[in-house]
Amino acid sequence: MELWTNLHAATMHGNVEPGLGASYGAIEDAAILVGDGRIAWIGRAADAPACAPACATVHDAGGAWATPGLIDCHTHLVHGGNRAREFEMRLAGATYEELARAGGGILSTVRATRALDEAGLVAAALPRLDALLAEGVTTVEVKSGYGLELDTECRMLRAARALPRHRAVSVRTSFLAAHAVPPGTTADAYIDHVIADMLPAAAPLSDAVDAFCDIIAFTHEQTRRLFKAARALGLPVKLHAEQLSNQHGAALVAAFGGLSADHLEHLDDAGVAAMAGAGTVAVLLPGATYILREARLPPVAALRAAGVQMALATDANPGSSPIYSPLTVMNLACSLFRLTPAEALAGFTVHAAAALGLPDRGTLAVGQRADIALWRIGHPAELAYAVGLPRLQARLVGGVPA
Ligand code: DI6
Ligand code: FE
Repeated sequence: MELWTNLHAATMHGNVEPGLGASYGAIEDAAILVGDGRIAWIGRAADAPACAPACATVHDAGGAWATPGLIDCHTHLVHGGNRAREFEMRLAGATYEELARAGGGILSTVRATRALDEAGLVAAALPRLDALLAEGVTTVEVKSGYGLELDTECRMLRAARALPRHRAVSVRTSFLAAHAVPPGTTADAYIDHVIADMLPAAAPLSDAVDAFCDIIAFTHEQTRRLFKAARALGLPVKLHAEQLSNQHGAALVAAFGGLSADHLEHLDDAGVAAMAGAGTVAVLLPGATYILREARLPPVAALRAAGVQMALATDANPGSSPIYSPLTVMNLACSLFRLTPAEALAGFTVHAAAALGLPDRGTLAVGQRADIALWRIGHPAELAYAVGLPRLQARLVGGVPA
């Protein structure tokens, strides 16, 4: 057993009152006992199990704050190339939608991704992953979606699942073949092919099925057909919903008991109610809102009032969110979307765990995985407050310093 002492804990446990948002679940002057990769005990240091230190190796955390290891529940970390040139074009006036329609955007990353083998995809992803780990991430979701044909989609998923062989991190994969319509076919024909051929073959490599339901991608009806096939294979669903327009995607994913609806700038009241009813998590991606300079913001006050769990994620991708800093995203969520710093931390911990369907992490509580971030800060609000300051002291993955 390992006993971590001289710390304070933001447990993120037992929070979220409808209308009140999240709280830190803070325990000051705390200790955490870890055994077999799990939290065996957590509480006030004064109440630590009487056997310590005899039964445990004691580690002095130096007055750090412990939080659950951060969970980035929506990323596109695995791909070839970058889109810095498009960034310049957008600044010169082109819109994301215009670039997409002109064969740029997602399709330009598809070309660069198809050109890499699995080792090349892993090598391209590792520096991006390292940036996340340097800010306390212990679980990351990675999507396919830059192959748009079976071989490359599967290669992306295999590359994502290879990452834990190179770094101490948990990975969850989402099959996102319905990300864009590949050239030379129609959306309907492509969805037929995804359902009949690609999904069954990629299912063993996928933890969930995702899609992009919007004006430049797939319709509500096409998405519904895909979701039906995913559920028939036992895979949970999630959706890029209401990003550029309102396609009632959030209500669709809720109707399928989906894990999360992500983006949500154009979410309406009916969508909020559907998500609240189904327990579907709202994944907010302020990095994309910021990079695309979207004027429209997700309806945070309505989500909060309805008690919908709000997760946050980097959406790390080469187009709409080339952002590899969860702490910066926490700041953007507070500054742009008016989340509280406690909600922002909940967004990268307890609510992100819910968005991935992983109840064994995201809080510091007995029985949870000992995935813990230790921070050199005086108060947990500092995490969302400052941008660019290195604050991570250590990352424990399954109780082991990584
Ligand atoms: N919405 C997004 O934010 C990413 N995919 C999507 O459907 C963007 C992906 C990209 O631009 O490469
Ligand atoms: Fe995305």
